[in-house]
Parts: sequence; structure tokens; C-alpha cells
Amino acid sequence: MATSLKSLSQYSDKNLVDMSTKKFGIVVSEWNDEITEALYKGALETLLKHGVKKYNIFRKNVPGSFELSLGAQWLAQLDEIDAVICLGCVIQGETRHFDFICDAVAHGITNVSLKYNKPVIFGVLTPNNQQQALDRAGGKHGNKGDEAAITAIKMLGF
Ligand code: DLZ
Repeated sequence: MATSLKSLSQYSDKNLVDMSTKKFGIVVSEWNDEITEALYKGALETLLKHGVKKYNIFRKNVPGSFELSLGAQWLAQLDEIDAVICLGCVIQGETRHFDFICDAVAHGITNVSLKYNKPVIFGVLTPNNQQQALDRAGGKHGNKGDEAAITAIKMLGF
């Protein structure tokens, strides 16, 4: 996705970008699947609401959030894919596993985005507990899957 001066000048007018031809990959971590399925539902509904066609949305499951980066790369490397959304939930535990996974996935997703010059969105919850996760997966703090989809759409509008 090359950014031209013309597209930069259109950034403020969101309606100029037609989402009906854009193709999205969504990578979903199966760990904490009660949460990640809710994030997926939020992302999917938001994409559809903004004019993305269901047949232009490609889902790939991975076992855990650590694997999101590679899953994202498998999708981002496809020329047809315009943006990738990564959805995961890493819950703080008593070991340093949490830090390693969060660091790895944040760096991994960034690298994929820069390598393929495409939006690769970090839709990974990093809560202290299950309740905080539920609150952000369709609960009292909204749905971060929804926010991840909006971020992808905004990036394609650039
Ligand atoms: C191993 C592990 C642990 C302890 N916790 C989580 C978690 O809270 N969220 C998540 O998405 N994945 C977790 N995983 C799995 C790792 O992401 C990864 O799948 C394994 O370490 C294998 O590479």
C-alpha cells in the first residue's frame, strides 16, 4: 500500500475510501477463546458495518498470542490482503510468561507491518484478570476487536 500525496490530502474525508474492495485478514488466538471470539465478533461486525464485504474477510486461527506474528505474516505476505488484524488475550499470570509473550507479539506484529508496508493491527488484550478481559470484549469498556477494526479502516483511509 503506497501512500501518495493525493491520498494524504484525502485523509480527513473518511467517505472517500471505498471499503467494499478492501481485503482484511484477521488472525485469532485460540488461547482464552471466550475472549478472543468476542473480539472477533466485534471486529467482524465493525468491518461489515463500514462496507467491507464478508467474502473479503479471511480468518486464520493460531494456538496462542505468541503465534499471532507468524499468522499475520502468512496473511500480510499475500498481495491481495490490504490489512491484517491480530486478536489475542494474554492474562497476567504469576510467571514472566506474560511479559515474554506480550513483548514478542508487540515486536512481531510491528515487524510484519513494516516489512510488508501494510497495517497490521495490535488487537491484543493484556489484562490482569479474566474480568478485565471480559470488560473489554463486549463488556463495560466496549470491545477492543471493534476498535482494532476501526484502526485498520482508518489506516487504509490514509
Ligand atoms: C503459554 C501461554 C500462557 C501461559 N498464557 C497465554 C495467554 O494468556 N494468552 C495467550 O494468548 N497465550 C498464552 N500462552 C500460549 C502462548 O501464546 C504460545 O501459544 C505458547 O507459548 C506456544 O508458543
